[in-house]
Amino acid sequence: MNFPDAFIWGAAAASYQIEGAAHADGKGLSVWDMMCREPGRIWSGDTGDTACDHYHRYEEDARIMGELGLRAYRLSISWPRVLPEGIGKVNPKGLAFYDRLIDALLENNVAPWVTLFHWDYPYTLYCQGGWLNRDSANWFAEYARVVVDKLSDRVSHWMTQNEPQCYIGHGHHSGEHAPGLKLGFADILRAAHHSLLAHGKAVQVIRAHAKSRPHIGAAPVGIVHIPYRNTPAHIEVARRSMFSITAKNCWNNSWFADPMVFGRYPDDGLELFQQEMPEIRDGDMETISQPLDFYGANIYSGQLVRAKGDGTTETPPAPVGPPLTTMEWKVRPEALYWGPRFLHERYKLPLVVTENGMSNTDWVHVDGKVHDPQRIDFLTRYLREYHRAIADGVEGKGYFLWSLLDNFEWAHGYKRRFGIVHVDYGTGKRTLKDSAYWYKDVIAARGSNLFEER
Ligand code: IFM
Repeated sequence: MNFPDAFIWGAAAASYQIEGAAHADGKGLSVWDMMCREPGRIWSGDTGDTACDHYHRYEEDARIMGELGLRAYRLSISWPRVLPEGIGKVNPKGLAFYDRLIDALLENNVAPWVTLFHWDYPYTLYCQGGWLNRDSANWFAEYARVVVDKLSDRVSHWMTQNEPQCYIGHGHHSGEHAPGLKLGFADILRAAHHSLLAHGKAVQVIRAHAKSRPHIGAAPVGIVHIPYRNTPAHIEVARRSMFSITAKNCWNNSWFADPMVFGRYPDDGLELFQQEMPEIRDGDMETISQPLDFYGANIYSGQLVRAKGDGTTETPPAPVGPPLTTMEWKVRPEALYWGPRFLHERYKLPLVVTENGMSNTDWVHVDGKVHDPQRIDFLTRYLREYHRAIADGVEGKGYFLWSLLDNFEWAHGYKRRFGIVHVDYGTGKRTLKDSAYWYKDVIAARGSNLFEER
């Protein structure tokens, strides 16, 4: 059993989480630079100031990717590195970094998949209202144009934004992520609407100005609902509940994805949120729903649901002592079957798993290696399920392991390690973990070794 020949085996990371060089070469401040300065916000007072120093070590990192045989690397661009004030004057040194990085990837036969926004929002624009300001959509389009003009001769895969559910939800509602706001729900919906407009405008910019044929998607996140048993009744309630909106928060799949794909907000959300709905101007939904080439799905875990006798949904009681990652996320391999399947059925777009992986307590062992058997087991189980989804008809085009390197895990600082490459944050030394060698073999075998007895 193999994955398809053209399947994209990749790994992912994001600018603020790995680059460091937070104040180098004319970079402007992001909301994360500011949040990390606030005492008590980030575990142990960690910051992204140096992170993995990828800004200076990108050549080594690109070589590692080449050695692993990665076909693609999902990176994000730091908006304030390119435009220190978010709009206006371009920072040539910032743009030159991405230019060099793209070249280094291509020299190692790794295709760059670029995400325009993975949460490091320019602080100057935040001071002008950030996502609450409707102009944010135009600011984002201006930024997209600068990046596309510079990189699209060599980049053909684009994602507009990563996980709006998080940067709006955690960033503006619960306040645990930058910019650390705890706004009312009407403001949340306004910010979300502007972020959707920004997505649509960026797609327009990429289509209009890309120098090579673009493939465009976005990378939202959401909770995958897993049927308790493989019966039509349980499957149906899982499918329905995965896309239904039942609470005033951002943790759903459809509030963000339905507008992007169908050009309308889902009815149940409209009903639940009617008191808080933002202004929607003529043409907004058309702007938001630009044609997309793929649906990027970030999937780590899932939630079991089952049908009650009356056809409604309930969450079965949690088992005692479930397998957990160090993020305390439940290990649910079937999420990589049901997530792709339900998302593909609903949105009918080719699907790419744009993030999947696990955090662990990895360190360099006395033999100088990093042994991470849990991660290998986790990935084996998840990839088998993804393969099953593809065998059952899901157009699964690729898989990006989160993450290439251990990195800055937002409010958790460096406490959580997601990489297949260990990073010593004191020296910057990279050590390939057992999972990196394992992934190299999986890629070379096109996944066939995932099914061998272990
Ligand atoms: O590290 C994050 C990433 O930035 C967004 N998706 C989830 C990952 C793990 O928490």
